[in-house]
Amino acid sequence: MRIDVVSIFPQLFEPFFAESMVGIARDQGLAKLVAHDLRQWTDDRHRTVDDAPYGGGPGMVMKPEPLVAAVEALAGERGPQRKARVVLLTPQGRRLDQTRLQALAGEEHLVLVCGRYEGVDQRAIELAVDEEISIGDYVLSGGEVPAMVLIEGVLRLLPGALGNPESSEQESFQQGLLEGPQYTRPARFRDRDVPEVLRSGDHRAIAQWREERSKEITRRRRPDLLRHAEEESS
Ligand code: JAH
Repeated sequence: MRIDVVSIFPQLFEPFFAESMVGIARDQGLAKLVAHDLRQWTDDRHRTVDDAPYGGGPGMVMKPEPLVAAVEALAGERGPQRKARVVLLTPQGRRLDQTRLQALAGEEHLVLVCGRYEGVDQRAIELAVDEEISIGDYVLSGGEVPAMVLIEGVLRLLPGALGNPESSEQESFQQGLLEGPQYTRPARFRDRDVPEVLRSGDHRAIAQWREERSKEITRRRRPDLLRHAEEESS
């Protein structure tokens, strides 16, 4: 898979691309990752990427020309012949979830456009963007961190990536539920013991205990997830 990112802060992506699971995926050749400076596609002396909003109001809007030029250089024109999927990270987008990540992980080429300022000129969205995605209902200063969230979520789904185990019965069951509590050594820490069942060696009992804890924490904290999980398994 290839992922191009368009941003006015492309340097933000360099350490993210180089380290941890993303860096390993890149080193393994699972993904080619490139962050591009939007200002490359400006032609004025000041490399302007924003301008005042028509109709007045606070803040600035991203100009359409550099954005459309960048996307068309990386992905070609919008339409059926385009091979890449162009995603704008924006609070106006559809909410990212694991199902959407799975679909994106099946793409050959993603172009991720990071908005900044108060928003993006609507004509640039209509002309160049295939899909708008939000990572959640909170205010950020731009789409860069959401793009990193999307990249990490997609890369770990690629076959051979770290954190992509063969789906065991255990994991396929846990799909869509929260994980219960986890423990490692020591067996006793500050007078608190690891639950006896986890040290019992009784694998059936352990699996049952984990299933119960998983359902319990999901019911208490995310009952919305439990409803989805029930629909999946019925
Ligand atoms: C903020 C452009 N869903 C999180 C999210 C995504 C993008 C932005 N904010 C929040 C954003 C300013 C300008 C995009």
